Amino acid sequence: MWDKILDKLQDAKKIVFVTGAGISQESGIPTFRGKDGLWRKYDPMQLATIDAFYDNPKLVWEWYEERRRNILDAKPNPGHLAISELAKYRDVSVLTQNIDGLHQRAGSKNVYELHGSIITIKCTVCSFKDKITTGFLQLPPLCKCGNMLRPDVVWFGETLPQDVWGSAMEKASSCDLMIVVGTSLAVSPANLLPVYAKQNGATMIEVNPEPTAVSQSMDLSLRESAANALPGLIDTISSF
Ligand code: BJW
Ligand code: ZN
Repeated sequence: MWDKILDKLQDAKKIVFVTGAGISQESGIPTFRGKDGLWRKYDPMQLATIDAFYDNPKLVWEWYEERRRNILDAKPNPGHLAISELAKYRDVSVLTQNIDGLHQRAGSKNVYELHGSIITIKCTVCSFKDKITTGFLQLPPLCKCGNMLRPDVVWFGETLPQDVWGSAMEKASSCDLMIVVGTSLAVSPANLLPVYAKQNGATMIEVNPEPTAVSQSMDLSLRESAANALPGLIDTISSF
């Protein structure tokens, strides 16, 4: 299997990673749909929609604050670090569904956060947006304009930030090699990115202990965890 794609890895100039919750699992951040996934314990319709937020903003904020504390305590793992290392040798972009900022903390520069960031807040009414630097005195926190602030993440039924999505489509449609890591690809429109890359003739690699809907169309599937598989894979690519 490897032999068939070694020459393609050697020639790959533009490399795009599509990452999901699985890449941060070994940093201690739970996935959504796996065995210990968040959506096994919590109902997404009560925590990750704008209606849920208006129904019970305190509950939603408490959930995000608990997750934010866990994320800030977490560290990038060898999977995040390997991706950042590859950028020393190739043109690398990271299209991530994660809101945890671990790619950036690992040193990656071209990171496109498709589902926003847990480290940022925005106003539900005006255009205010900022990084969260300290804890909040009250939940939900209020904007200077008097309306509620919310986590700057993309909930179900909301559109992705249009500039980020536009760049992501462009990167996916023009890459030579796409490496899909730790995502079930259950959520649209992020799950279209591998389709765009495939249409452009990109070489496709998947890193995931479990098969996904796109496994059949991959040139190589590594059935290992991200922290185990990525350092070796990236050593191979950067050795050419
Ligand atoms: C490892 C590993 C290890 C484990 N190493 N791998 C009906 C009504 C309304 C909307 C829709 C509808 N039908 C379809 C839609 C569209 C909807 C959607 O796709 N829903 C599906 C679930 C059915 N999408 C949207 O609503 C999106 N917006 C949109 O489409 O706008 C247009 C529109 C507007 C109005 C109406 C309709 C359309 C927005 C999606 C936003 C998703 N938001 C979340 C929460 C973000 C904030 C937060 O974190 O709280 O994003 S949901 C959650 O899923 C999160 C993730 O980014 C996303 C993807 O999950 P991911 O990353 O793939 O994680 P898992 O857990 O699914 O998979 C982990 C994988 O890792 C597994 O495969 C493991 O095997 C693997 N793994 N350990 C490597 N160590
Ligand atoms: Zn405001």
